[in-house]
Amino acid sequence: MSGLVLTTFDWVPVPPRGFVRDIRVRWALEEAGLPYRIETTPFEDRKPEHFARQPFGQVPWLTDNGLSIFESGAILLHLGEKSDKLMPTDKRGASDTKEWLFAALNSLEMASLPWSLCMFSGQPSDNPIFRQFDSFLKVSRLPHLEKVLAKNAWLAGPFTVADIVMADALRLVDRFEGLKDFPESRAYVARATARPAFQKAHADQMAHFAEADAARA
Ligand SMILES: N[C@@H](CCC(=O)N[C@@H](CS)C(=O)NCC(=O)O)C(=O)O
Repeated sequence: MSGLVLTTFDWVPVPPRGFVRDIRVRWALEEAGLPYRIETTPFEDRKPEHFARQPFGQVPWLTDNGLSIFESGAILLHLGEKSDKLMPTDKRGASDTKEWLFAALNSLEMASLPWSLCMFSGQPSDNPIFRQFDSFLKVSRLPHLEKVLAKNAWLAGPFTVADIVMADALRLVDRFEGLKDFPESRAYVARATARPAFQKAHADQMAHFAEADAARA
């Protein structure tokens, strides 16, 4: 298959819409101005062909002229190497982008995702496991990120793929009011999501699933 093809689910229930991880890839592609098209894989009946592309039966994956890549972080690094709008070409800038991309995934999101899942499933605030996740995120991670974001509009200097991952992870926390005591993080999410590329990516994902509803009706 020639060109860039991004695969996402054919449909998802309403709650995750706007947050399905293909948005990170759409966002990057829009920032870079790279042409791409969308293909779909069934959400409800995941076939071996799906697991052959994404071993956990998740989305997204990207195909670039026959090269198939899963994991949003790996896909963004691949795209970063294609466009200096996503990752600087100098050694320092590329290295800063990579370290912040991994920090977003492996230091911030590893704390934010369990917290968000607890919020999503309505865990009571006195649940001891929730309290542990709450402290992990709000004591061990966000206060430190606040200091970085107070000094820098974007993590690696210019806007990069690291900001796509970090802002997307924080956006989910913000959805559950988790950033109310973290003004720098909240302002960063607002700054990132005001970018035309995010707006387009978000609108396109919402339209994709709305069309899927219409097709199922
Ligand atoms: N680490 C993976 C996670 C992908 C992921 O969580 N995908 C979600 C969509 S937002 C999914 O496929 N969920 C369905 C499932 O886990 O069964 C990545 O970043 O690409």
